[in-house]
Amino acid sequence: MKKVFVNQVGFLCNAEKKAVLNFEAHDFYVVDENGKNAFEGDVKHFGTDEISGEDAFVADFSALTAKGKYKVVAGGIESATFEIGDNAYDKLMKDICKCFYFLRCGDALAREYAGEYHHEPCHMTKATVYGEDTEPVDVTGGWHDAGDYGRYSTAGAVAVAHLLYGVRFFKGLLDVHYDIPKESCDKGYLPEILAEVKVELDFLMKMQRENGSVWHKVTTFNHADFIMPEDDKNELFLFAVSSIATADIAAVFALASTIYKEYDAKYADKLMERSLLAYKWLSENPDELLFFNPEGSNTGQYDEAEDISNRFWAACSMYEATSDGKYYSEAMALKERLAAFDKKLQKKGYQGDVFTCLGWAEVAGLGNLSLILKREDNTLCLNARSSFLSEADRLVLVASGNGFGLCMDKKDFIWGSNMELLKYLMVLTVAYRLDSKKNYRNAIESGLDYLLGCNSMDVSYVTGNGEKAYKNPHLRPTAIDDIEQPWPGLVSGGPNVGLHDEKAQELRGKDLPPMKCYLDDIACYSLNEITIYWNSPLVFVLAGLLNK
Ligand code: G3I
Ligand code: 9MR
Ligand code: ZN
Repeated sequence: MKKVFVNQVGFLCNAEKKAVLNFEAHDFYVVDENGKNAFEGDVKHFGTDEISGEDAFVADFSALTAKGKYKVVAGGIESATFEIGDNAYDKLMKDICKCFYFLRCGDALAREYAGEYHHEPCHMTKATVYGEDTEPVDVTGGWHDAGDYGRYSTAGAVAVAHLLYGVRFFKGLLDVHYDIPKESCDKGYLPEILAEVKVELDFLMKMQRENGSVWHKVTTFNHADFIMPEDDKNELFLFAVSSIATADIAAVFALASTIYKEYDAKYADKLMERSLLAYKWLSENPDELLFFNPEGSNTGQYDEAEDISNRFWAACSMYEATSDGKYYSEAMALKERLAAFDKKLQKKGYQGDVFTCLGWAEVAGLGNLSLILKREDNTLCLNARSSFLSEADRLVLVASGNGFGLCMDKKDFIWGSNMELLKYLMVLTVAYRLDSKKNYRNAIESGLDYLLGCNSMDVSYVTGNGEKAYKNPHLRPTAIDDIEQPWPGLVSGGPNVGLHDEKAQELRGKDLPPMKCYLDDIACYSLNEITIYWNSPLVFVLAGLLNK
């Protein structure tokens, strides 16, 4: 089918602006709300690329900078409507931030703030420590991870980190206002984003044992059926502690203490105390303690191949927060160990740089963000900056290889491919802050265009944002709440060549290019789920893009 793909939300006035056509045309028009031609130009042939399989034609209308609502028209085919304007992303930013409120656990979601998505308090019972004969523990609170109702320490720490590094790099994030309960903002004293993050931090504190180690997750033994959270009454279990969770928590608490100290010194001290406690446990337990589900349990495993990147992140974050040289030396030693691990990855064909990884598993890039914030001229800080800049250069090169200007390779279309993209956009965002090269900015904007509709599925991967936004996330409340639309601001996992769930397997054998391995279907948890850490990097990227 002939299509004109475009970012369905819109563009900042001075951004690079492109639509992609999957058919041949000579010229194109940009038409305003009154049907008047606001711009016309020539279509350029790009050719076929591996990721989309489309023979792509590009319509560049960057020169159109006037505020308004428009469509691109070529060969009689119209794109979705989009906006040009410096406020074009305001609603999107509020929605993606408020998503965390909608995922709150423990608390009821009040009608006043959640509207028709309100629900009763959930997961209020104490959790049994799995395999131990000890007292059950109160770990209420935090955010549900995703479409399931699990709460996982590493996933939570990484989502919080994206948001808090976002605040450290781009202060404008503190001025994003959206409606969440005032009491959680300490009656307005805390900016919304910090009030929301505190909900998760408070929960993560409960996940720490007295000896400093951190339980990997709290979930029921198996995933709940499709029921509302308050109806999920099965026994909650705290599964084993892991060194990966403990290190992530040490890192994120130290980071948080640097931010909350401006608002609440006592809370910041408590965070630092807990971070030190976790770090002490790590020092006394130098062997990796990885995590695997017990036999028969199917909730998220969040298994990792090593704990070196986590320990590196913890050391860097502690160094940034305390300036204590002991952490610097430890980070140095861990860096060597991680470099050796990276060599193994490269041998397996991995092309990225482990020192820029910002995901739920490989987190050395988060450590480097702390070092970049530290702005010193020592080896570690210089290496951090050069890793981000050279990875950004690699991404710009990748982006030149397809008609969408997308910095993704075919190997990136795995489970949660939209996060693979968003992590890259975070790298480019940081690189752009270090060195404001136009091609970094263009790659960020093209990546955002892809996420918001300029892709060969012709879909915006953020609910409620874009004329053709996807509507059927794998999200338990949405599956059963009888409300037509899911709440807005949820980033979908996106295309995944692995087609890991039963419904997705219907696409098997169709020989689809990576970008088309997607279905907007509620059953497709491997293509269309949502999670806190798929939203959080978009908050970071948008905060960078809107940074004045
Ligand atoms: O690291 C390998 C890479 O080397 C390889 O080239 C590539 C291609 O197969 O796979 C990479 O591993 C992937 C791994 O994530 C790390 O990114 C696996 O294929 C992929 O299946 C795995 O997916 C994870 C999925 O859980 C299954 O474990 C997702 O990233 C992760 O977001 C998702 O998390 C779930 C939680 O378990 C439960 N809650 C919902 C959440 C979102 O779906
Ligand atoms: O709904 C679950 C989703 O959140 C997870 O990402 C996914 C992988 O852990 O599992 C989903 O639950 C499915 C379960 O694993 C198997 N039976 C069907 C469940 C939902 O459709
Ligand atoms: Zn809950």
